[in-house]
Amino acid sequence: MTIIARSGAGVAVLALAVAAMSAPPGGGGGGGDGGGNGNGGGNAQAPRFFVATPGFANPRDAVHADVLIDRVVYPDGTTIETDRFIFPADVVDMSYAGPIRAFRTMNGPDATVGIPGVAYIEAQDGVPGNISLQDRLLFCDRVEATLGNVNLNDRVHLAAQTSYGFVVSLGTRVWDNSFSLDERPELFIFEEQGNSVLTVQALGDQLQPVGTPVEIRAVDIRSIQPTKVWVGRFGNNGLPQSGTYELKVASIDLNSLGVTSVKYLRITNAVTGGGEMSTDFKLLAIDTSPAEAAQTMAFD
Ligand SMILES: [Ca+2]
Ligand SMILES: [Ca+2]
Ligand SMILES: [Ca+2]
Ligand SMILES: [Ca+2]
Repeated sequence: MTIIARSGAGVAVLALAVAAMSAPPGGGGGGGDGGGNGNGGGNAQAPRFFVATPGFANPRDAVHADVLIDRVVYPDGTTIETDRFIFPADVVDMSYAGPIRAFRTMNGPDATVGIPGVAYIEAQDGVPGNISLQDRLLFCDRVEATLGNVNLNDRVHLAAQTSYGFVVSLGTRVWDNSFSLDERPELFIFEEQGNSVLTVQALGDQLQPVGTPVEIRAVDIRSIQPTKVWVGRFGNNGLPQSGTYELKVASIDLNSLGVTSVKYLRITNAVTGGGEMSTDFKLLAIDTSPAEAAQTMAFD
């Protein structure tokens, strides 16, 4: 099975290892059917995500509060609980040159996991008119806090068609369970509506590029199984926008990144072929290796 197609620029376009095996085309498209994921019975090989919405019997009522990843279940039934979730533990090298009032973290005003509300890069230093070095440094901390928890309402959002980039250091090194493409992806990129672009590049210990950058595109980002997940969006004043919005996921086996393990990743919304750049995302990693503890000791 051909999973990765290399473009002339040497960039791998993620043809999605696991979900592509199973999800039919057209599973997204923004048609909220509310009646399951519309994927019929063909998705047995995609990881499943189970989400908790404490205090809300209807998950759609939690979109201004907590929408929490509870566990991930791989196709073979292996269940990964939150104690094995690996999040970005440090964020550095923040770049952004777009307009103010556009690049932000956001979370539900009623959230109890993560910092509630909206935070803009330019406002971090107390002077909201421009983006200073201090703004970028402090926004690294804010992004780290946003990406460092299980609340899917707590995301990094760009409300503009321009570029940003930063480097995340995962809490621990993540290893691939198999040196071929397999059904236990290690990286999960959640994207609101699944319509935006992102590039993920593995980095070595000196933060040098290694492996192959992967462009994640709308086609790679699929409805979450076994049931769709709904999140909120928040205006520039931090108040919730009306409605609920589907959060989708791209599941990435480390083979797609051309590495067998990774601790550092560059995330940018720049891609070679263009696309919808107002990316709104969250990142989760799982070490799928059977002997991760020994490997971590050997290599850290
Ligand atoms: Ca500022
Ligand atoms: Ca693999
Ligand atoms: Ca794997
Ligand atoms: Ca989006």
